[in-house]
Amino acid sequence: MSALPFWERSKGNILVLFDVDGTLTPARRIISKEMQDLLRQLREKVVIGFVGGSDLDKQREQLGLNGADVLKEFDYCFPENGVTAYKGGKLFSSQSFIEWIGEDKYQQLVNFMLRYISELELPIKRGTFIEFRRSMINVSPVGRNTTTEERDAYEAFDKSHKTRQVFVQALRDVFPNLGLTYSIGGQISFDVFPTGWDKTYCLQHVENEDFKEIHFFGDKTFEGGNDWEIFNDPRTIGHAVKSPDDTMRICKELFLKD
Ligand code: M1P
Repeated sequence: MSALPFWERSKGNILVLFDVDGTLTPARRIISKEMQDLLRQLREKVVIGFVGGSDLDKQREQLGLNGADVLKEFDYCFPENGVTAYKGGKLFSSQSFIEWIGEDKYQQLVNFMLRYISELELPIKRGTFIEFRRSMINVSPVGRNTTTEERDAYEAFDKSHKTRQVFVQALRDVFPNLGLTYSIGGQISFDVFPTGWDKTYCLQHVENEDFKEIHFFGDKTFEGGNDWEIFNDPRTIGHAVKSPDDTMRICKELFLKD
């Protein structure tokens, strides 16, 4: 899909950034046709981008409805919180978690996590407990190879048993000096990345691009949620949404009325 240059859009000096899960799509599910159409309409007026914790492959699955190429559907794509960054479909910045932390410290951390998980008792366990990503690691006590029903069940279990919160606290206690942030953003896991590599990381890529306003839409804008920092950042105008329907309603109201 070819897009108008920014300056030919009626509000081309406004950037609208979206979280993915719970904001553009239901958690870990595929974008609706209605949302895809709305984003295409929006893009005729404003500049749009997404910023999500997952890597680009997962965002391609979620946002690439009917074979659409996400790199062409958005002006800015910020997988892994913008630690990997694309503009106009082209990669222009990328950092690496393993280079930042170093092999020795990484192994201390990961060995502790695997020991901890091996001693956890949960209603079910599946596989892929640690996912190594370019800009972070993602840790799931139940394992990432869960079905949709299993992930819903674990999420409900975790709400009352706080397994992720307790795990994160143990990591903070054992590794107080690694400079890491732990973020419980999704249903079955938490992300671990260098402090500062939260969603605000992507703002350095756009703050000098002369946007008059940078809007951010997210569903986890509460303290401890993975949208909290960018939602509260003075460089953005934050919108807390409850669902993709809520996102559509506010976008129509703010950007498509005139
Ligand atoms: O985008 C929110 C989170 O989505 C996934 O979390 P989960 O699998 O636990 O629902 C992960 O990709 C995570 O990294 C991401 O922050």
